[in-house]
Amino acid sequence: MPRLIALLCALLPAVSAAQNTVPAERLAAREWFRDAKFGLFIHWGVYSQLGQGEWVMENRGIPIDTYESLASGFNPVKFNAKDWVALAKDIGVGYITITARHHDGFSMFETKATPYNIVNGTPFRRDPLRELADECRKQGIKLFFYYSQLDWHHPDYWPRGRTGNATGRADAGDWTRYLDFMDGQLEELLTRYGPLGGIWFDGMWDKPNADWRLEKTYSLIHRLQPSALIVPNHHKAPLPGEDVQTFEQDLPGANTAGFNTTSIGALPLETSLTINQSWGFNITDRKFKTTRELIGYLVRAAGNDANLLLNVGPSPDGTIQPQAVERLRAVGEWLRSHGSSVYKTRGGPIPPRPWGVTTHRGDTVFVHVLDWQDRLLSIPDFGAQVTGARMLTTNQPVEAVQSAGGITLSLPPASADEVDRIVVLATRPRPR
Ligand code: FHN
Repeated sequence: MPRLIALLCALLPAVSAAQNTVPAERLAAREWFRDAKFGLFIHWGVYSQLGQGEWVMENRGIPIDTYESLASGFNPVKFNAKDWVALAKDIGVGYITITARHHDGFSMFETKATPYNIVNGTPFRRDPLRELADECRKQGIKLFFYYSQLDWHHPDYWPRGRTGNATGRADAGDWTRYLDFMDGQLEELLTRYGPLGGIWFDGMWDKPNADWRLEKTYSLIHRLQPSALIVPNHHKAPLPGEDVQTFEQDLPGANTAGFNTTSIGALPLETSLTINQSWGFNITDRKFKTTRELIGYLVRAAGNDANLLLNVGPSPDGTIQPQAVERLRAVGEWLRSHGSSVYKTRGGPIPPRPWGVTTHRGDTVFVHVLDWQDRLLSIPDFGAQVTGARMLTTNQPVEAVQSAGGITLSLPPASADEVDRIVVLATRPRPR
C-alpha cells in the first residue's frame, strides 16, 4: 500500500503538467493569430432593428415578452455571406468574429437548445452563421464565434448579476442548468460549422464571482476542436485554458475605457474597437472614425504586439453601412501597399512612443512615424547594428546615424495625406 501511494504521488505532477501543456496545434493556432494582425468584428442581432445598439434591451428596460416580438419581425433578406466575406478578404483581415449570441440571449444560429433562434423564431428562417462558415472556408478566412455568457433572457440565469434585472423574469432559476445550456450550444457551434478559429467569450464581468465552470467549458471546446482558440473578454488577466488576451476599446495595458486590466500577460494580444461609437447598429451614431484614425490604431496595435479587431454593426436588412464599408476599404487599400510592415510582425524592439511605434520581422525593423512633424527623429538604441535604412513604399534611402545614444533618422517631409511614414531598418546583432 505505501508503495502504491508513493507511485501515485510520483505520477501526480506528470498528470497536472500534462493538463497544463498546450498541444502543438493550439500553439500553432496562437502563432497564426499573432501573424494575422487584423480581424473584422460583427455585432448583429434582432436588436439591430431598433437602431440603438446591442444594449437596447437593457438600456430601455424592455421586458422579455416585448423584446421577443423583435424576432418575429427580423427578416434581413439582403444578407449575403459571400459579399461580407469578400469585403473581409478585400480589406485584408485574417478572421471574422461574429456574434452567435449576445446578451439579449437570441441565438443567431440554429440550435436545439432554444426555439429563440434565427431559424426557428424569425421569418428569415436561414442560418447566417452556417452561410458565413461556408463562405469563410471557401475564401480562406477564419471564423470565430462571439458567445455571451451573460443572458438577459434565459430563466436560469440566476442569481442575476449587475444587468438584466428589469426583464420581468421570475427571481428563481437553476444556474447549473444554465451552464449546461451554454455548453450544449457551444457543442453545437463546435460540431456543426466546420473548423473554427475559436470562441470569443463576453459577459462574465456581469457576475465576476460566480462559478462559471470554466474548466469544463474550456476542456469541452479544446476536446471538440483542439486548435480552437479561447478569447475571453472578461477584462481580467488571462485564466488557465485561455489563448488570447483581448482588450476592449483600448490598446493593451491602457484603460481609458475604465474596465480593462492594465496587466499584460504572455498570450497573443488583441484589441477590439468600434468603427463609430457603437457595437450594434446605431442609426443616430454618425461619429465614424476617420480612415487616418483607423490606420493609426491598427499600426499602434501592431506596435503593441496586438491584433486589431475592428467592429461593424450591420443594418437590420443584412447590409453593412456604406460609411463603414468606405472606411474598411480605405484601410484595406492602405494595407495593400504597407501591409508588409504589419502582417506577420511582432511589436518592438522599441516600446510604443507618442510619435509612433516599431514592429519587426526577424532582423528587419519597421519604424512607423505616425505623429512627428520634424525631419530628424532620434530613436533609442535597441541593441542591434543598423546596416541599412530606406522608406518602405519608395525605397528612398534614409540617412541613419547611429551613436552610443541611439539612432537619428533623416526623414523625408511628411505629406498631408500620409498616415504613417515607415522606415525599414536592416539590422544585425551587434558584434560583442
Ligand atoms: O457588453 C458588451 C458589448 O455589447 C460588446 O459586445 C463589447 C465588445 O467588446 N463587449 C461587451 C462589454 O464588455
